[in-house]
Amino acid sequence: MSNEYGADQIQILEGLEAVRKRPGMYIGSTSSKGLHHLVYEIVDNAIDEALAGYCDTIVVEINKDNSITVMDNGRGIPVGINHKSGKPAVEVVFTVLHAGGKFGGGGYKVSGGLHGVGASVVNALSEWLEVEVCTDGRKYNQRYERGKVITELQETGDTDINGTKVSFLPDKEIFEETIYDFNILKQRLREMAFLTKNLKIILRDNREEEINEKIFHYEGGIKEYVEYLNHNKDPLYRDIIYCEGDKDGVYVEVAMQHNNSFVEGCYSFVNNITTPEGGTHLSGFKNALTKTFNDYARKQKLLKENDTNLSGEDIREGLTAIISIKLTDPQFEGQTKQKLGNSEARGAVDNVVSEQLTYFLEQNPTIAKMICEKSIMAQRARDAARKARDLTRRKTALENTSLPGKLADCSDKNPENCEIYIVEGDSAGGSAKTARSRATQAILPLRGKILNVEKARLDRILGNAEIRAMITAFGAGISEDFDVSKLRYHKIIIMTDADVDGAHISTLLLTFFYRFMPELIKQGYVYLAQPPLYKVEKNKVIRYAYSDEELEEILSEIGRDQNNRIQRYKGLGEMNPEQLWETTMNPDTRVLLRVTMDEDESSEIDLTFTTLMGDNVEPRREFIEANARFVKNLDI
Ligand code: TSJ
Repeated sequence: MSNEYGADQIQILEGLEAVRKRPGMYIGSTSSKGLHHLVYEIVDNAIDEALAGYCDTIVVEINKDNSITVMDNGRGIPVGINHKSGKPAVEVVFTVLHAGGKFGGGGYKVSGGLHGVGASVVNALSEWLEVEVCTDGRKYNQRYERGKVITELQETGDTDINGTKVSFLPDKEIFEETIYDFNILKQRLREMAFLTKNLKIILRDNREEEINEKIFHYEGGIKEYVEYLNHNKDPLYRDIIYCEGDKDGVYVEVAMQHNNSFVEGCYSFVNNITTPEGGTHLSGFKNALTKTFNDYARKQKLLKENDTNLSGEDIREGLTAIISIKLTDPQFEGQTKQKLGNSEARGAVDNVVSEQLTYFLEQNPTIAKMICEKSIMAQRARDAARKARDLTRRKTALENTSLPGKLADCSDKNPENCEIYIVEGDSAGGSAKTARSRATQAILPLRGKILNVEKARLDRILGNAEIRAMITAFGAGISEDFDVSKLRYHKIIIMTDADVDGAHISTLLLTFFYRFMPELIKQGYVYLAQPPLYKVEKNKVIRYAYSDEELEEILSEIGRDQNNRIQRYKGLGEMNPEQLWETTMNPDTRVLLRVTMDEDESSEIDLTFTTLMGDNVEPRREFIEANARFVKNLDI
């Protein structure tokens, strides 16, 4: 008996040692992303309790030392002895790999997250972790350090509440970054609250004097999510279309609403986890949507006998939708394991949506007609766009050497060495052409503001001269024709004035890349140049400041006196070519910001672009001031 027990113990230690040896295998990475993932793993367990119907509030706190506390008002993790191990169940949860959610409880087991791990992994990767369980009138406590039991489970007193509280400090030996970002947690916890209707999630930051708190509580669940995603757009109709049902062990929930834009925003989730690559549930949804609308349009004679069917894309133009399913044993496929493979999910979503959407359309003929008419318009525009695109395709095939006239190309033909500066305005473009290093730096000046691609259909976008110039200069095509191996430059550098207009032009360009060449951003080819804000000259020595703080630093360094000449640059045009080279373009001294995106955040990115590109001026200004969202510092 004691022998068996010892053997068990060894296995347990090996299990958690493995997590510390290869943390990436269990939480994806040890960067900031992995650090935040620890919180989601713990919160997922509390959400399971909510889904099982025993808890309605979860509190997440960031403490002064960057430790995290998560508590719920559920039943409390069981404290009774687990027969197999002879230990309290709660200890097993924290010390045995993959032990989470193995015992008891009804409802859907969704914990496990992307990497199928749980509380024991968080424990293994924490300097310390403490759990407090309140259940049946008693309070229990246990502490661990780096996954190892420090104190046995202790009964510490009486209580009249029920729940679980877990606090942990991520291990500095493991994580490259150990400071929590309130906004990152805020975004994911908001998403979790949208996906679990009626659950209240409170996020509290205790690190500053003034406590920062956000409460997420959505009675409408994903219906409110759709409302939120559409809040800066003009909805085509007021109601959110909602379908819900259970089929073959799959719980299906879909909410959707069209807006008058041309952008599709369908986001799918499985067990509360985002599936950016979709899968069977998403294809079931798309299939149901296409079939149901075509049937309806035929029946109502909105489509005549000789008309071709509406395509899925036509119907999804301007559609915001959330597809959320829950099932017991999700199988993920594909390279990044983010694509749902369960075939029963396709049928279940198709079935629930077809049936309930058909009913909705019959009950709401005005809305049904509006959507059909918008889809028919989309179909016509798509035909026109196809013709326009065939034209550009043929052109590039015939005369692929005919680069835009305004482009000053570089002489090196190896894309890895080459960069292209997209420059705001002809005059700055002129300076950049003079200043550049001709071998590797190409310059493409753009005149004024470029077209807002959020507000135009494809045919107009492709008719726009500035956009065509970029497409031909890059050489890699667009949309489904985009081929990154044909890209002529491995750095695409946006260079605009350091003012609000410049920021606006940058975001217009980023929006264009994001919608038509997302691989450019995903693969990290897009950069923002950082022109200086000030020139400080003292006794013929020139220094540049890239921010107000830097100006202050320089002034205190060289001493404030009347011989200092401070020039505030209002635009790139105020610099001569030498200055432009020295401050912004010289690869040895410049600073570039690389534009990045995280696919898990695409609904937020969409929202950001909409906010930015919409008519609503105030949120746009706020964004521009805080535009660091997609941009990471990179010293090159
Ligand atoms: F991650 C975790 F394990 F550390 C954790 C678990 C963290 C937090 C904040 C909460 C929880 C958690 C677990 N909350 N509620 C539960 N519930 C159970 O573990 C539980 C309770 C009762 C029964 C039962 O069958 O009676 C079954 C389970 C799984």
